Amino acid sequence: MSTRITSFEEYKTVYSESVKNPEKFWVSVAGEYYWRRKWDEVLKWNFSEPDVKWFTGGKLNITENCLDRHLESRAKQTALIWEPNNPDEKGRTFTYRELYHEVCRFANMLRHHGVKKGDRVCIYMGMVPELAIALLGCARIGAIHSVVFGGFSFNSLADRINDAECCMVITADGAFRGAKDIPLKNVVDDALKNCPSVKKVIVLKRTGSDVRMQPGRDFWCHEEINNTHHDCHPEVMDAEDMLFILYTSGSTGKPKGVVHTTAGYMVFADYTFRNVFQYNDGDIYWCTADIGWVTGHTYLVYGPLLAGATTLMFEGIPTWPDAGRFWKIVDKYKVNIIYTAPTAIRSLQAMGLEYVKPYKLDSLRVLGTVGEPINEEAWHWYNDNIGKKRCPIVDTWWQTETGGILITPLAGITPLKPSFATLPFPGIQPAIVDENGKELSGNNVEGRLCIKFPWPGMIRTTYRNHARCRENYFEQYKGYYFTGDGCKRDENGFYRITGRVDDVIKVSGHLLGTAEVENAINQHPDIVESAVVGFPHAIKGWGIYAFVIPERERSDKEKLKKEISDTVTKFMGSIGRPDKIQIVRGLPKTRSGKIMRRILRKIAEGDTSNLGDTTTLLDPSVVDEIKAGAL
Ligand code: 7RM
Repeated sequence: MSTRITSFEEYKTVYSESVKNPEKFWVSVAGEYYWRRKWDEVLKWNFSEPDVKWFTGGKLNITENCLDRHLESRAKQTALIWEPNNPDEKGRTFTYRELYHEVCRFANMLRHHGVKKGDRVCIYMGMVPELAIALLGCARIGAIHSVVFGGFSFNSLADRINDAECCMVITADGAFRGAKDIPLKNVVDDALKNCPSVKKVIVLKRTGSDVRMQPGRDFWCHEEINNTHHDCHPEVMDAEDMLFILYTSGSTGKPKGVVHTTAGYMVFADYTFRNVFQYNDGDIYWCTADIGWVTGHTYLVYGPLLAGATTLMFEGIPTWPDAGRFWKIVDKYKVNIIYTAPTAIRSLQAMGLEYVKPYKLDSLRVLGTVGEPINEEAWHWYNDNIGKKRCPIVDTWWQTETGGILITPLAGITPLKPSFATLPFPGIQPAIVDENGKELSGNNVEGRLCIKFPWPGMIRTTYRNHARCRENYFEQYKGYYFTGDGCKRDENGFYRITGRVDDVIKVSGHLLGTAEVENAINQHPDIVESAVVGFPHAIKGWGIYAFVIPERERSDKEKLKKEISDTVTKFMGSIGRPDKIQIVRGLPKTRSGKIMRRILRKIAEGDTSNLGDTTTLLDPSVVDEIKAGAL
């Protein structure tokens, strides 16, 4: 059993060995899985193509490692606990044996509907156990899952389905989230008007709301799964066969389909999970992320199940029925490890301690955060009031593209520093570069964060567009994977991630492309042009500020703003809804027609004293107008 790191000294040794001989290091980790065939070659790589392959020649199925492998020793152990949105509804639990059978039945249903190895299946659901089962069911038969977050609306969904040419959509009639009932199937119906590749839709009954079922295309999950067998022969996959696609926002309007492959992702998900959280047998582990995001993929489903852990899944939101819900769940299930987002912490902090006080929280041993930088105030609030100063906080930095955690403390093992993600995980070789791509050596430096050596969980390509992968991540700084993040290394070599340096913003921990929001705003028939930038937001981290140019002067400005907001919600989803909309007559453009976002960002931040060089502007007077009307 390749083990867990158990002391800071050991971390230092393991880290330095992992850098000296990465292949030997990752082989020592990969040895313990269930391989149908072991690999011929550990690593082949170049970052110029990029071409990265781990464990070539190896054959396996990830679900055999998540499920079958545990049946001997953990058949009766709880694998998955599900807490529904409504605290009065009964939860559900699945032992490893039960989960194994559910996954097999689901997989057989997919096969029965013609889904084959290599087919893409879109999953668009709320946080119900069947969502996790659907992922694993796809992986069981070698189908590539592409989960789309249930908060996205029809156009975002259609874009993602079309890009991956999915043959099937797995969805539900609706999803409960707090006081809301989200009509998922209706959104799917809207999306599918423009998705010719989709032949079948499997619909889970969850909310009981009225849906339209199209004969020959739409099938109720409970009817289809009824007579399926509870064992299912797993498809034997090559190490580098695709496991999933997950779309993430980029600087251009269209999201990128980040591709992860089987073996490397598996090894990385499991090994990071065990070490970062220091999971002990019997622990109850809760990742609050939605499976629609990469955190849910790696640290709610795959990582914990690979490790034989008990993973908790929550359907609802932190503030419903009240802001004590998280802590109520912690006490109810005696959660030992909780992994959540700074934005959730800040929103609960703002609600006041009376929502925390009724709960004991004495089961907690490790706290984690992910998704954005955690400010010191939130860090201390989490540490003092949730962890009661006895639980290490692991501030884990990573990305959809990295597959798993790259820079992080190991809980209780390596030192902490509030607002720092601290040290690289074994096998990870970060580099900070300046604008010209020169690596800044030594400590006390600040620049852009790159990674200079491959790790097993890294992105392999962007789906059906390898050039985009190269341009996005590997071309800007030759020989490096570029993260898009700014970063500092302090006097002790600890890393602090300072935030994005491109046109994407993290809104409540969700990555959003400003161009994506602009596209949605421009769907409003009266809007000629728009420009979206981020502004610092006390709870969300970043808020969305939209400057919009209407076709004609409208006296009912508030009504127009409301319409724009509704357009964005309907077209892309409420996560893109602007916090502020400023109606303007023009945008600051250079003579070549490029919007000077730098100026808009400053205005959105409320810092208009020094807008920098504006001499290249076509019409500098628009800036004064925008400044005067700033919100
Ligand atoms: C896991 C996830 C990736 C971006 C990344 C950063 C930001 C994530 C942290 C963080 C500071 C952290 N995937 N980010 N974790 N920034 N400290 N601990 O969030 O693809 O959705 O976003 O998130 O900017 O590049 S993601």
